[in-house]
Amino acid sequence: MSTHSETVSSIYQQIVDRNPGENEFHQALYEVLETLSPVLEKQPEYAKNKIIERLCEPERQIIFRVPWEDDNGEIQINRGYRIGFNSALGPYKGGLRFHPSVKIGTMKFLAFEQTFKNALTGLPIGSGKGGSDFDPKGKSDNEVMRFCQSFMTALYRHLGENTDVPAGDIGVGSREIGYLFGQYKRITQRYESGVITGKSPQWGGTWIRHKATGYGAVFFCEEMVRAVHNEELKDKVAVVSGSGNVATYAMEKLRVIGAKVIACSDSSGVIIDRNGIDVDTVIHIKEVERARIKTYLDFHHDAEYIDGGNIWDIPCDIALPCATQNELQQADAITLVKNGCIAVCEGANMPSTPDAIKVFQQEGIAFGPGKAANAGGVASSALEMQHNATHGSGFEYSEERLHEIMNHIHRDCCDTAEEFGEPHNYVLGANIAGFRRVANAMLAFGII
Ligand code: NDP
Ligand code: 2IT
Repeated sequence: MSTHSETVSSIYQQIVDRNPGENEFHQALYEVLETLSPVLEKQPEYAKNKIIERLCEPERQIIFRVPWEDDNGEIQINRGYRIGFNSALGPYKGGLRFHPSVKIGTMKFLAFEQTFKNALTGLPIGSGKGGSDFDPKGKSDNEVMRFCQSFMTALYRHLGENTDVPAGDIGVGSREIGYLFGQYKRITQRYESGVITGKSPQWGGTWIRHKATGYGAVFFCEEMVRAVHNEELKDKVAVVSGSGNVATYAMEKLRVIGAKVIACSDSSGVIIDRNGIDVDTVIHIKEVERARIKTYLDFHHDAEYIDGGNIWDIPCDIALPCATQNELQQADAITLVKNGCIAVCEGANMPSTPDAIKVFQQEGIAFGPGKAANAGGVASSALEMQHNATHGSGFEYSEERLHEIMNHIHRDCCDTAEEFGEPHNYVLGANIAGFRRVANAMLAFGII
């Protein structure tokens, strides 16, 4: 073991001891730290200035009570979080997740990942994440509104267009963003559009924001498959896990470029449609009916539904995990390889477990890690912030701009992987390229 890998192991152990029980945070840390030794060797100023130790400690962590009244007049209590992880490159930036599984370790893993992702975009955004263990499923619009108002009443004092700028994530879409912004505006008496992103285009949003993560993941995947296999996505068979915001628009873009998406899912089961998943039906089910993906059968009688099924068992050329963390495990990776899959590109955050990633790397599968592949969403958020700062004048944000940003991120990861002697290792490339950008800014600021 080199001195630098010993340094990294000991830093990892110290952080684990300081943050007991936060398994997802430990996992995200491990995946990044295990790739950083070569850059510490090459640029000793990072170790000397304890950049890694500083970068792994969030700048601030806010935890708050969120009381609200349900439709039966019962008082409910949830817990809210907002982590400001790193502001070396700009205001804290990252989404809000409303899901019953949310814990402090979930928030920290997501905010930590966001640090590298946001740096990779090359745009002036720091990193953050927030959310609550509130479950929007089965709640009425009024309940969701009351919850959002209470959440924002506790959080607003910590936000600001130059301080901390939330957006959506699992369970937080345009409905929730509307309620959150409305309450912020009401309490502060400021129409501060740039305080939240993912807004509707009618009041300060950009039309492409809700499509950007999914589209961006497909643009990244397209470049990666060209670079690693010298192949095109056209005519490839794809499966996409999830059926939410990211999955839906990944499917839409795959269809447009001529790939055939035959399956998607939710946490209850898998839909297989050999004619190609009809994205408009998925949008209708998820955004209008707010129903389960099983309902797809009501619209497409030829489709098949597997209750509790595993989407990774379905043979495909391309797999896009777009649902949630740790949804693709080692056994799934082995199945995908056995079935001839050539590329896995992460639309979700940390959907593949470390042992699944090792399988992909050993078997020569092109693997795009989420912090690079799903950066299109936050990149378009940063452009929305710029748009808001101009008060809506003279700014045009197009799909071409998103495409350019994703190609640039892809190139950055490739070049960095090559520089460190590991061509096509996108995990190493993304981690080191993102790390260097944040680390260099931190060095410039002195000991803060
Ligand atoms: P949504 O809430 O819109 O959709 C989440 C989807 O994933 C739903 O279909 C949900 O199904 C499904 N899902 C959740 N858990 C599981 C599971 N265990 N197995 C199968 N399906 C599951 O969220 P998003 O699409 O916004 O987010 C998806 C992922 O993408 C997350 O990892 C998020 O952090 C990441 N991401 C999101 C960005 C954004 O801009 N929204 C940007 C970058 C990354 P069900 O309804 O049953 O829960
Ligand atoms: O994980 C993510 O990058 C997001 N949920 C989007 C964050 C944002 O601020 O747009």
